[in-house]
Amino acid sequence: MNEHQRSLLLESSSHFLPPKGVKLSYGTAGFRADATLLRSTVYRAGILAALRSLKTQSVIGLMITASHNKVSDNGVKIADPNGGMLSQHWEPFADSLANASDPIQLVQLIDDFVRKELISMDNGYPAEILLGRDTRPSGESLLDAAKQGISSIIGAVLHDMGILTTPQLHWMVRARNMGMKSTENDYFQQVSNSYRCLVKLIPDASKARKLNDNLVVDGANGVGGDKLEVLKDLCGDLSIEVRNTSNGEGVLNEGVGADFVQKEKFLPSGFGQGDVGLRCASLDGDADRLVYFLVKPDVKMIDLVDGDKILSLFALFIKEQLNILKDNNDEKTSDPYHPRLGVVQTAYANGASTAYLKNLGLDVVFTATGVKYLHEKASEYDIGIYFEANGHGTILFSDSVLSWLEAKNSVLSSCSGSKVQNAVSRLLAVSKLINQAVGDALSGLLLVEAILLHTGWSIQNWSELYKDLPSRQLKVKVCDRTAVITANAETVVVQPAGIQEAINTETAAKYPHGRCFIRPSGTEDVIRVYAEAATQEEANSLANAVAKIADQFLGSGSS
Ligand code: 16G
Ligand code: MG
Repeated sequence: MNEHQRSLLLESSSHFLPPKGVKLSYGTAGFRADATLLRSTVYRAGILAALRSLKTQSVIGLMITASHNKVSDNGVKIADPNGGMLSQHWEPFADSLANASDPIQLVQLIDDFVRKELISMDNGYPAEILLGRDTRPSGESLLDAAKQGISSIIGAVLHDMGILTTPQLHWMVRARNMGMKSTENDYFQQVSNSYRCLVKLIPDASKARKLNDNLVVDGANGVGGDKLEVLKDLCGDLSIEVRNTSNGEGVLNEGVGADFVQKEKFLPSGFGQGDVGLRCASLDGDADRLVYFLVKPDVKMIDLVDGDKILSLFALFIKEQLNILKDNNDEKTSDPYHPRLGVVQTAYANGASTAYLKNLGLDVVFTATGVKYLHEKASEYDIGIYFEANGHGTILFSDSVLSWLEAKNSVLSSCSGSKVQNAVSRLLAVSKLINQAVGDALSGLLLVEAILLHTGWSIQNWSELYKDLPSRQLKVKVCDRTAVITANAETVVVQPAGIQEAINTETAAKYPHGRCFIRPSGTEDVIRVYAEAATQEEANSLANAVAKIADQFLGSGSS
């Protein structure tokens, strides 16, 4: 690092001293905390993004959001060149950067890291960063901090893309680095064109349309509803009513949104008896999660159609298209290529969904919680579908399967309208509709809508694919959650010794069909408990019993 760069960093960072006594960690999905604590962290994330851009010689994204957290929180995360999460290998550097106590220490850290990572700071490639933020009021001042961080690296160029959903920013970064069109309008065009293409390919679209009434969407009082208003108008004959946009009276994520609906199984604000029987969906605060639900006639409860059911719907559809290609292949050609279709879940996936997917003959694998793990695993397949029960997920298409489909497409173009040609076109349209960088509530919602039209299913038909096992989630506050180390995709506790045996004994003794695990949260200072059993009462009581075990072994942190 030359002297000019060093003094620029020293001067600029002196305006962003970290708050005293706060330790921040990059966590599962970037830094998150009360927004008033974050200016120095976001400034430093700006520096990190610029260094990452220099290292990869690619465009990097920086998103200011705290997703489904309360409106007074905020956060920041980095999108890597492929539009995915920041390489895990850089997370420890992110942590030390955020926690450096003064400008001298900060510059020393940067200097050491730049040397270790062999980052050339003047090789002619300027750092280039795309910036986005959600609708949080604190976003504007934090955006300014990010800009100052980026600008403290000589030559760095930044593009403020304005208020966006998190998946839009990830999409733009990926598109930019692939040399494709990458504005917000390009996103809307690509997604809406692919949706319309899928609808055109429905054998009897007008009949299907009649079966499907309006969709009502809860936008969590955030950015997702606002963007959906724009997108739906580009989708042609699609009837969506958007409630809880950011322009209304409601507070972001307060009693609304996908996280609330999925965890509480409760009606979001703005929905009521008038919505009984309608197909409803809910987005989270930055629109990277999607769940559907049905309002029940009696109380304020809902029938939840969660990420596992979205996954099942997608898996069925993709499998159907692949089967069409396979059948044709066996009869007429000797194409040696058989795409590997895989499904990725976490321990939170309802056991009934896993059984259903395995019954379909699908390859189902598990990873730890957090998009970075699921995404990585799904990318090992030709077509990898991943979803968390909370509604975050997407479908990844490998380069090889895309080339195969493109090649088939051009060979088949003479038999336009044939079954096989349509299946190829559908798969290609799905690959363009569904976000290849990260789970995206808006594109996921359009794919659900297209598949429901294709199958002619109501939300009731979809919901009845299988019946969820009753489940219960609890949080336990403990002294040190990092003392809990898990293995086997978080299904087994290996440390502290003895906890897993106690959980096993409790489960085996009283809950013959029970399943329970604990894991340290990556976003809150708690241990999470998940229990599943034959009845709701049993699931509740198993969760409570295991929460007690956790408390006994780990000590209460509520002193
Ligand atoms: C974050 C993760 C989500 C995960 C959740 C778990 C991303 C983009 N988001 O929201 O995938 O399900 O954390 O939270 O990775 P927890 O660790 O507090 O249970
Ligand atoms: Mg989110």
